[in-house]
Amino acid sequence: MAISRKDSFLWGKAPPKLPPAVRRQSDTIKNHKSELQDDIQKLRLEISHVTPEIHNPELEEQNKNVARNRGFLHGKKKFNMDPTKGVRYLVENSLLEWRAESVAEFLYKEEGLNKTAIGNFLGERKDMHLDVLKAFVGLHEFSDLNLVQALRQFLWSFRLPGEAQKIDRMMEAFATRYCDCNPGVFQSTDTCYILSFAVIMLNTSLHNPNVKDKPSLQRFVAMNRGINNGEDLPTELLTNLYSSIRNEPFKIPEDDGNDLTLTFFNPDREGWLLKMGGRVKTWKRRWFILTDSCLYYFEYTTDKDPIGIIPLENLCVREAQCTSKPYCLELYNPKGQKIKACKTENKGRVVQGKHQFYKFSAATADERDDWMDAIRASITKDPFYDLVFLRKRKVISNSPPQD
Ligand code: 4IP
Repeated sequence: MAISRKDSFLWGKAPPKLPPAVRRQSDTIKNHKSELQDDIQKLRLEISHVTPEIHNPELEEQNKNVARNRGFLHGKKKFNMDPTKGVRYLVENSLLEWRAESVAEFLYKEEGLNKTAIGNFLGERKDMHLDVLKAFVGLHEFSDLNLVQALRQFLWSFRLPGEAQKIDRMMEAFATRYCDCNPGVFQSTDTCYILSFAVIMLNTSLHNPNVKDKPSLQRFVAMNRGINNGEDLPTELLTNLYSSIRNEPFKIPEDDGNDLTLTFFNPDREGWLLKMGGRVKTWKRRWFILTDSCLYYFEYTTDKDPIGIIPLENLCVREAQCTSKPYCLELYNPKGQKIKACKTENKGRVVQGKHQFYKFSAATADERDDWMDAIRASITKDPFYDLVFLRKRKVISNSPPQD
């Protein structure tokens, strides 16, 4: 029976000598083992530096900050696409406090926010939005600035939405803040409000090449007679405002690349719609451009000359039903008369349109609604006229009785 090395040791005998080949193999294995042990030791040493860091609160904090910044960035992107959803996301993820002051500060100071989105958020009618607007305007410092300087600052911080009621609220908030910062300049916030609109309109008239009749200083002064609660504002003040605007137009945020330096309230729109013919009721896909209270339609987006032009003056728009097409809207004359429009015939001759009404079909319900809003905004050519007119009447009627 063969005696194992263990047995021979137990029995106090010297182990038998191994053959040289087996010994060499055994030595190689031993060397390999010791190399592996060295490697393990080295790795242990390396890990010993890292392991405490894994539980390092500073590092944990750093990681949290990275995640937070990522969430914040995501929230900002969301905001730029849909401001209400963006703010909700930030609030739900504890990245923004749902307090008017905090939200206002976010809108005022945060970089990379789309200014149209800021304007839309501030223009909402809900209570919280009204509070945010108030807080936002409160972050502007207008002390010792003249009205044009203050307006430059204010109108640069967001883009005014196209809707008259929203603009009314924003300009009201602006006028209140300006008067708080500069007591004694105007007799009432209404005066400041009216003059702000006068200055904005002056800007458009002086710098929009489409406006041929440029108002002179005298006309600007005359337009603003009696607006200081029945009294005239100092001519020097009006002269300064006039020169400031004439020398440098307002700089308006241009988020969508449109040239908005020439017009403030730009509800214009363009896109494909199906249009029903006048006498022959066929549907044609046309590219529509809404600008300067006119609806132009083209065969291709790149065409320079429109097939037809529909001036929107005196027209109304409404949703319409149609058996063959979805999402219809309709332009009609509330007096029931034929719509005044012109179109180019095949041979290039310009003739009058034959439409009693214009019916269009949009691709989606949202598009139909957006077209209706844009057309409405465009039809009420100067929606601000009414707003300003009412206040003017109010302040002028406050004038002390004349002897
Ligand atoms: C035409 O139908 C087109 O629909 C015209 O649209 C339309 O002119 C014509 O209306 C209508 O008869 P057919 O092409 O089938 O003949 P478009 O000019 O966009 O091509 P409107 O006035 O809508 O431009 P009437 O009213 O000319 O018949």
